[in-house]
Amino acid sequence: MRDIHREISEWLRHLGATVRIDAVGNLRALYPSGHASAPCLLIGSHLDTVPNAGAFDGVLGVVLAVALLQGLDGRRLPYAVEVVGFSEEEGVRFGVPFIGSRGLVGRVDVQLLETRDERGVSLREAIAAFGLNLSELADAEVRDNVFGYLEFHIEQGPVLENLGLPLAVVEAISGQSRLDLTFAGRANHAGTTPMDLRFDSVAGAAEWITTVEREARAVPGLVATVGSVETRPGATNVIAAETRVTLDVRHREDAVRMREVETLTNCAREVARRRGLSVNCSSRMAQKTVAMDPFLGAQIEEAIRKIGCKPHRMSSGAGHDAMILAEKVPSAMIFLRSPGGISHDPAETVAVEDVEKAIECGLHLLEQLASAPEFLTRTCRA
Ligand code: HGY
Ligand code: MN
Ligand code: MN
Repeated sequence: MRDIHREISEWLRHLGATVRIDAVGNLRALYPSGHASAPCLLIGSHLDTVPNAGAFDGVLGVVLAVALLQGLDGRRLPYAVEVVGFSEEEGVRFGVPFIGSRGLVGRVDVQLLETRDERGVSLREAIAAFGLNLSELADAEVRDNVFGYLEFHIEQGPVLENLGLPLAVVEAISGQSRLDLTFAGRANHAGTTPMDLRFDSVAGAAEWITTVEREARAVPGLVATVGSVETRPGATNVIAAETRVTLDVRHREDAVRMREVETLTNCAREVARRRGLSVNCSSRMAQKTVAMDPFLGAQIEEAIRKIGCKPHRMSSGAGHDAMILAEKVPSAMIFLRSPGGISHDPAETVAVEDVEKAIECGLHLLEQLASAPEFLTRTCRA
């Protein structure tokens, strides 16, 4: 994170922006307006990613923001632009996503700060170890003059490639629930314990995982993923005492998502009961579906038409910082086509000509917002 802060800060200072790292580790670069006390537009995305990731998820949105400032070629707008590189969106280290963007909407609370990583290090300790000062947390929050948040991001799916389109307007970001489930049985010797005398936590978790897949296939629009399975003690010749699995459930309708979380956790309890196991289900996060700002969406559509492309509207199955910023600021996203529809993997990529189109579209959008008086009078929702 230090290396990327250094690299991108250098680019931004060269373009006339002042750069700081806020108390939650977000990179914050202000490109001032030509007018004192002007409103401000945030443009950004996240700088963290997942293990063995691709090279575009998140960081492309920050680099595109830099490219837009470069495209202004030193010109000032009637509003300031703040480029934001969020420190932690994926939730890999602490199991809770959107830590950086929660800092901008005042939601870094004691519970979040006490969350611990695999080594028992709390978020509070990690922030201090990075050399940041939590007493400046209030300084990370968006100010009242921020009138919008714009995020460019790869689609991370197959839709735009199948439509043969480079860009899309995101209408809504689907809600998601993340849980940890720990199945507990009884450790025993793999060689001496007859099959009918076992309390095998792995076998119980495995039975439940197949049910997760069956249930998700049966409910239109539902996705449910067991991304991590860890056994303890984890030896070949020991029947595992404990099996800890993660569950990620998403659906555009919050009621369906919450009903399915209930169904799947009840099913885990039923499997455990039948097998003489215990199971502990703990929620890590439950994020509602969030609609993007209609006005900004219409402006993006107009900008996409101006570059000669057909605008497509779609919702996002992936979570994004825009769904957190939207609590305080009218927010919008522009998707870029994902060739091969792959993401969260080194095969993730973008087409250079689509990136060029995104920059062209973004520059039209900046001009449109500069001459849209009603937009400039909008400020943060309290
Ligand atoms: O998992 C997600 O929804 C995104 O990649 N943070
Ligand atoms: Mn991601
Ligand atoms: Mn992302």
